[in-house]
Amino acid sequence: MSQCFSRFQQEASSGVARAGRFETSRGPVLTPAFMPVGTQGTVKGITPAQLADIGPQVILGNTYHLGLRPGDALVRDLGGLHRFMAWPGPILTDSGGFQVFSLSSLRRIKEEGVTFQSHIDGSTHFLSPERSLEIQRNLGSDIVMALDECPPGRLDRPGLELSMARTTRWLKRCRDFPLGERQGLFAINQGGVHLDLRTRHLGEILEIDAATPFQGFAVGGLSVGEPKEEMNALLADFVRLMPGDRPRYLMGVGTPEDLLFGIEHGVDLFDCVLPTREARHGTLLTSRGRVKIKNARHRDSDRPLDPECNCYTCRTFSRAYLHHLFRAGEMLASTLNSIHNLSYTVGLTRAARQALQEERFPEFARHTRDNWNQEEP
Ligand code: PRF
Ligand code: ZN
Repeated sequence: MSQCFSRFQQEASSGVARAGRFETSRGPVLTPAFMPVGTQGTVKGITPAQLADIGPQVILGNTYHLGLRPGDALVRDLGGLHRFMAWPGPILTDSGGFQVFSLSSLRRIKEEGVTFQSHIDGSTHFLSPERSLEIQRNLGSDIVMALDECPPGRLDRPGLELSMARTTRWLKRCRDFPLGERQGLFAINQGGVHLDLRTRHLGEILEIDAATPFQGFAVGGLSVGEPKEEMNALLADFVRLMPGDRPRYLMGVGTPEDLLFGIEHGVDLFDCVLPTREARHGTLLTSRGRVKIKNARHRDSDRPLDPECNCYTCRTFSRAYLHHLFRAGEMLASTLNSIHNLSYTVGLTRAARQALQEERFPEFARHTRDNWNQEEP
């Protein structure tokens, strides 16, 4: 298994922050990297050509959604997810654990797996570690996530401990499942914001890893309703304890501020719907902080959205035009806004990588934060 995957090679560092790379059969992944989310086999609002121009290292797909609709067997029969959505680069699929808990109704969790009702039509489905990996094998993603239980941020310690133990038992079953030769499996660490639980769970994961190594390690269960300071405190203590010879992936995070904080503390990979969702709602992420394009002050502005951004939107259009499209409810508003927000977010991780390689990461981080905190020009 995973003959095409290389271990993570660290290329540069600054404290625990690092730049590195690993190889998949669909090409190298250069880190730090933000991975745009393509839940339904599309990064919402943009075409693969527009996405390629933005240049993400990896994009995400979802087991939960694609397994329900159009169905993983259909995608397999049509040549796999890469061909189906015309994205030739690396794809990571999430296991469905998080989505079952956040989207579906009437969940019943047993040792064997989760029974749930589809958010689409209410039909009953079953997701087990084996079924999640079978779906991901049929989709043909490059990076496969183990099935975990993602508990709510407010769950108490005893509840978390039970949930973690189940995630560990499910991880063993995932480890035993035969994936495709080109696929690599990532394990997911849980344990809420408690350092001792996180560390204990990591120990259990590494025991399984000792027999057959995982290709990467993820931090799940954060950004699920807990206070931001608690998430950051946990990340500051925990990420550096994760093995350094494999990529570290912080799931479902986040804002530009979260990405910079994560990179500073040793995270290599991120994903989040935030850039595309905010784009559709007219909140644009820029080097000078957030711009609400609906605001009347942009009505007659001939300036580009972000003069420091080189994306198609910023190269081509004025704020006044983006303001007009948004106010008029035009589809193109979502497309142009998404192109920019993804360019900004992917570009932020790419710039951090370059700063690490050029040994000026602390200055880069300071400069980036200072600029966010300026008054919007
Ligand atoms: N588990 C999985 N996917 C996820 C999460 C998780 O805990 C999160 C939590 N932020 C986002 N996506 N499998
Ligand atoms: Zn732009």
